[in-house]
Amino acid sequence: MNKEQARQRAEALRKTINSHNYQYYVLDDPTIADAEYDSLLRALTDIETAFPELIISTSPTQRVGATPVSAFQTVQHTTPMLSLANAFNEEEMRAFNVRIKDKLAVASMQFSGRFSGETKFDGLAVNIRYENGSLVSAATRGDGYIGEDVTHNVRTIKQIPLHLMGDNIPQSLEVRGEVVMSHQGFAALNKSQLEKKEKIFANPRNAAAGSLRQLDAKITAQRPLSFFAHGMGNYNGSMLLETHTQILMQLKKWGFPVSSETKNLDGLKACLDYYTDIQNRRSELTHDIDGVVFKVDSIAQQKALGFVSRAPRWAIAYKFPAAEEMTQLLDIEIQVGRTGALTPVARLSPVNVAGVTVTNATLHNIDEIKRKGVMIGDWVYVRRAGDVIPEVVRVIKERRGEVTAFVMPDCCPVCGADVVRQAGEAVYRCLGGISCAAQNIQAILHFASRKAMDIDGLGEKLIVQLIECGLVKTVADLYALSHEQLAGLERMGTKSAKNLMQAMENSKATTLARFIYALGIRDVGEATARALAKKYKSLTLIQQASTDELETISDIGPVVAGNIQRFFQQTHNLDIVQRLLSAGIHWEFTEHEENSRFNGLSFVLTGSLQKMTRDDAKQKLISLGANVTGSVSKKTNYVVFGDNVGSKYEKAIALGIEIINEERFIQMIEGKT
Ligand code: I6G
Repeated sequence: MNKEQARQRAEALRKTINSHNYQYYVLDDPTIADAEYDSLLRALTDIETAFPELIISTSPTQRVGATPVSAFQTVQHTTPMLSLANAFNEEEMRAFNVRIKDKLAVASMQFSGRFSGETKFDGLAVNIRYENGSLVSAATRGDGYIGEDVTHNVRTIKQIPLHLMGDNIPQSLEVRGEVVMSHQGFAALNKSQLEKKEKIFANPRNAAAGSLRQLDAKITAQRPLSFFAHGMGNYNGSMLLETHTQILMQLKKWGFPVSSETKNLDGLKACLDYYTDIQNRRSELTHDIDGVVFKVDSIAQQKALGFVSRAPRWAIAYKFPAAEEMTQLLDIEIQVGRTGALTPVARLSPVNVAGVTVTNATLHNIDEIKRKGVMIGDWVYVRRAGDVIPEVVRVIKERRGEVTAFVMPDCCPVCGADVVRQAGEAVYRCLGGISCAAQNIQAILHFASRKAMDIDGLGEKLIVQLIECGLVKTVADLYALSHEQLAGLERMGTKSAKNLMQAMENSKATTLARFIYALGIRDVGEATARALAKKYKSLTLIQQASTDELETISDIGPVVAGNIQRFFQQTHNLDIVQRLLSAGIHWEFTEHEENSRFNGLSFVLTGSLQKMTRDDAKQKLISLGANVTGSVSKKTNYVVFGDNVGSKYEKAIALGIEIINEERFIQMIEGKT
């Protein structure tokens, strides 16, 4: 075989293999025997071995990359991956329907009432990019604007075409959907993990996420991942796709699996019936779902409806109620938080709630315990919804046997200090301050957190280790740690120690606002810390401020002012602050911070910006002295808008507030206008 013959044969084999892949993995309907398929793949591998120059990245032989990556790169989505608004009951569905009708009427359109209904898979959202039909990149949703590059892993999922099938291949295309694991795949994976004495996954979603986020694609390739496409991001092609149904049909033609439960629905009643039908059959489905999604079918109407906040107005996820299970409450223990708040936590007989084994659930506070009538030994219903902490919903009084009442301790179970409940507060607090080990761990964790001193790599386990071996008592001891001390800790290598030392060094250059926030003064959150820094510009002046003066700041009332003053009256706090400053923590006021034309200006950001994330834009504005708020009012000076703006944009126009696009905004912050 000469090279040209080899090229033609390889091309033909790829087409055949791809179409068998589609039959097998997408349609679940293989038309050839496994041995026959293997021999086709072997024939292609032989040609590619003989003529390596003929290998192309979209060849079915190239699903697994050779070398693992060392870390995930971040990727900025060209079109943001938005989230969906939720409905939890019929009333909210009705309101969604009315909103659509009203909004379309404003645009002089009449809503046809046609929706597309789909199941909402519980998996990991990804965006897969194709150029001239070839898969070029794939990224996780991340925060909707920036995700992680998982191209090497997504390529191993056999349901996802490496090259689009069929005709009308667009110049560029982004396919959006969910990477999931079936119940069957999940059971098989956990069985094999158990045999290999490796990590068992709590539910199919965790298994799918853990499998996709592997640095070594060879591991992903062994995991039973599947994919369901539910829409498109950017599309640059010749075909005019006028409805969501047409989009899904076209995605199918290009080789993507789409939920087999997808249906056209006319009117609200059809949507509600669809929800009930799917809910009744939920346990029979091959994959976990947490609700159904309804989308206005007409793309023209979708465009007219636009977006509000970070979600399309034309779609909604109608969620199934949170899963509830029955179990026995074995004990009630107390957890002590950073500010000394005592939270009662129920220790439960392990129970599986919607795929996750629950052993603890929050009881919030003593009033909740009384209101629900919870006693130790009771049988209770436990609820879990998404990532929310499980909670005890109610007691099954009919099953009550021998029980004991819970009594709030009058001293802290961790440090023994007095516990008090201040008037008007639901919580009891330990008065131990940072001499209480529990509060101390949380205080150090808060000090190191991203929005405070941002010490990357200093997590709870390490803090506990540092405290237990006597290296750290307060946050002031952190900066006295040496490389040798860190490297000598269990599970800490030289490299991690070096990275942590560097992270601590980097954290020393900070801002006054971050530093105040990091100190963890009760009720002084990020915004209050910023307001203090802006007004006083000096730590000494804040320390000296009277409560009356402090109260002149708009979000500081007598309670917070008292907390600030008391904090700086305590000698051990002053000592910690002094040691931190002596260790080299510093901040600077630039000219524009003190004398900026942004000082006192109020900004609102809306829509998705292309050159920076909204959070970056917000931080920049704050560093320049501006206020950034979430809603438009008469006091707003500027509304910065990006793509897919929502009601804030409309409100700004209505109130006559100056609106500026991203380009002008960048010129402004760069001082060019
Ligand atoms: O997160 C999602 C899951 C399923 C979606 C979605 C979906 O359709 C079945 N559709 C859209 C438009 C968005 N998120 C933004």
